[in-house]
Order: sequence, then C-alpha cells, then structure tokens
Amino acid sequence: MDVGIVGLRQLESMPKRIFSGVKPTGPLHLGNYLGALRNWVELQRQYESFFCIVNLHAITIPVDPDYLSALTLEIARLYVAAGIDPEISTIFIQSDVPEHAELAWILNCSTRMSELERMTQYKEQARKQRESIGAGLFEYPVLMAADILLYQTNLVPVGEDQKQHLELTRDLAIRFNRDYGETFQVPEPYIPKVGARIMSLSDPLKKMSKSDDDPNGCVMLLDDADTVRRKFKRAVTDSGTQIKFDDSRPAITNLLTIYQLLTGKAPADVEAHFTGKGYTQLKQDLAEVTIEFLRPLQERVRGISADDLRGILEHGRNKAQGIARATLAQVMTRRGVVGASGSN
Ligand code: AQP
Repeated sequence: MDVGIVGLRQLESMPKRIFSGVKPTGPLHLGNYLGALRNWVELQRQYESFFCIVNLHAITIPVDPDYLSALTLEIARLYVAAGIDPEISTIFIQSDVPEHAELAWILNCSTRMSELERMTQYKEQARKQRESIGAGLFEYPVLMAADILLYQTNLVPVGEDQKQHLELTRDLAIRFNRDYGETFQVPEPYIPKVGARIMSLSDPLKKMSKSDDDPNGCVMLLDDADTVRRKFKRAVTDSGTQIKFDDSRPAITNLLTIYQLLTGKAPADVEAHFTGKGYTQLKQDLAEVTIEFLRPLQERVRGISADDLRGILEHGRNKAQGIARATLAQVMTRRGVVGASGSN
C-alpha cells in the first residue's frame, strides 16, 4: 500500500496545496467569477491547485439528470476559459474519483449528528424544503470534508457561508488524527486579499446565486449582450442620485463593485468616472463593460472542443485519483477496513 503521499505532505519544501470547487446547481454567474474563479487563476501560480466540479453535491437537491451532466461539462469549460491552466492546475469532476464518496462514508462514521444539526446552511435549506429534505443535504458538509481531506489540502478558499463547513472539516481531521494516528493534513481557510461578494441585481441584500428563482438577479457568464443590457437595465437602485460606494446604499454599491472589479480601477476613480452622471448611465456603462469582459471569455469557451475537454478532465482525474487513492488506503488501514486479501 502506498502511504508515502501523506508523509510527503509534511515536508516544508513542498508547495502548499489548495482545493476548491463549484457545485453545478446552475449556470455560473459574475459572482462566481469575481468571488472565486478570478482568485483561483491567481492562486494556481502560488499553490499546487485542485479545482473540482463537485457534482455529487448538486444531487443533494432534485435536479434533471441531463441538465446536470451538461452543466458539469459547461462549468469545466468555463474553468479553462476563465484562465485556469490545466497544465498547472488539476481540473476534475468529483464523481470521476469515487474515493470522495468512500471517504465521506468513513468520515460519516465519526461525525456526530449534533455537529451536522448545527450547520446553518442545512438549517436554512431545511426550513425551505421542510418534509422533502434529503439525508444527502444533511451530510453535505461531510462530503465536503472528504473532498478537502482526500488531497491533504493545506488551504481552502472559503466565503463567509462556508466557514462553518471548513471548521467541521478541521474538527473531523483533528479527531481522526487523534483517534487513529496522524493521517490528514488539517486545512486552513484561505481568505483572499480582495474578497468580493456580489449581490443580486434584483435584491442587493441577497447574494447573486445560481439557484436563484429570479433570473434577472444574476448576470450569467454565458449571457448574450442583449440579455446583459436588459438585466442591468432592470437592476434595482437605491433612493437618491449620488453614485458613490456607500454601505447604506447596497444596490448602487453592488453595481459600482462589479464595475470596479471588471475595469480594475480604484474606487475613487470609479466614483470620479460617474460624477455628474445618473443611474441610467451607470447601468449602461456597466452593461458595456460586462459585455466587453464576457466576449473573449465566451469565445474561449467556444474554442474548447469536446475532445480537448475530455483530455483535460481525464488528465485531472488521473492526477487527482492517484492522491485520493493513497489517502483513502491509509484511512482504511487505520480504521481496520480490509478485504479478503488482508489489504484494502
Ligand atoms: N454572489 C457571489 N459573490 C461572490 N462569490 C460567490 N460565489 C458564489 N456566489 C457568489 C463563490 O463561488 C464559488 C462556488 O460556489 P458554489 O457553487 O460552491 O456555491 P455557492 O457559494 O452556494 O454559489 P451559488 O451561486 O450561490 O450557488 P447556489 O445557488 O447553488 O447556492 C464559491 O467560492 C463561492 O464563494
């Protein structure tokens, strides 16, 4: 059995490993790009990076199977088009590496119900879904822990809403290491220097979200120019006329934040640009900046053939699975889960 990888991760000289993923619950939007993909493109130059499409997480809620499989591949394409370089980073689909589900089961066995009952995301979803809530949704954080721990991950980029899940991942790793011997790297949260939380265009108090029922709240990365113009035109604004970053005026601040991030301008320059202009102009300028940003991204998406994508994902799966197998083998040995041959 190859357990070397775990020991190797202890070496100081190794680049730190980072793991992150998107769940294919809807087409990717500007929030996913500005809050996640954009940072990953930078991070891949500093860390050994694993970027996954976490499709097993997507089936914790009802989803059409054809839609899910098409969306999974679309997101993989978007990773590459956004600048994640498959030569440097490992891009793969979670279900291609069955070790995720296997480790999740083993971790489930040392997770307490009370720990999962405390998860606020679960409590929120449970409130929405009531009786129809699935056990998968309850155990979602354990699968997420498995995703991270399989790769002996050092750092996990997390938004505010995932912090509690990462805390559980750390607790599970520490508990396993204590009870069965040093096995897992205990991951740390990675808080990007420039964090961005992009809010819905229809309700600036809610984050832009792929599974939002209101399609006007999100600008999708694959929206065409007319759709982008229409969505910004409909975007809600605050009372008053001033165009300035101001926490008490969340709608305008959100539009300015998107403008700032897409143009790379300093906030003061953004405000100067809009001095003396009205909301209509702000929305029009923002739409044009967004369209100009999306055009090359969408061209790159179209330029990735099905064969190219298959090659990238197979390469990613092989790389990921090599590491995942080594971790899982060690976990099974530690837990005494062996087969007829005496090995796992
Ligand atoms: N509005 C957002 N602003 C900034 N970052 C965002 N992310 C998501 N929405 C925003 C970041 O995108 C990454 C992938 O997210 P995910 O697929 O794990 O799920 P999520 O965070 O729950 O994203 P959504 O779009 O809101 O999906 P649904 O509607 O399915 O819940 C994460 O890094 C996240 O921070």
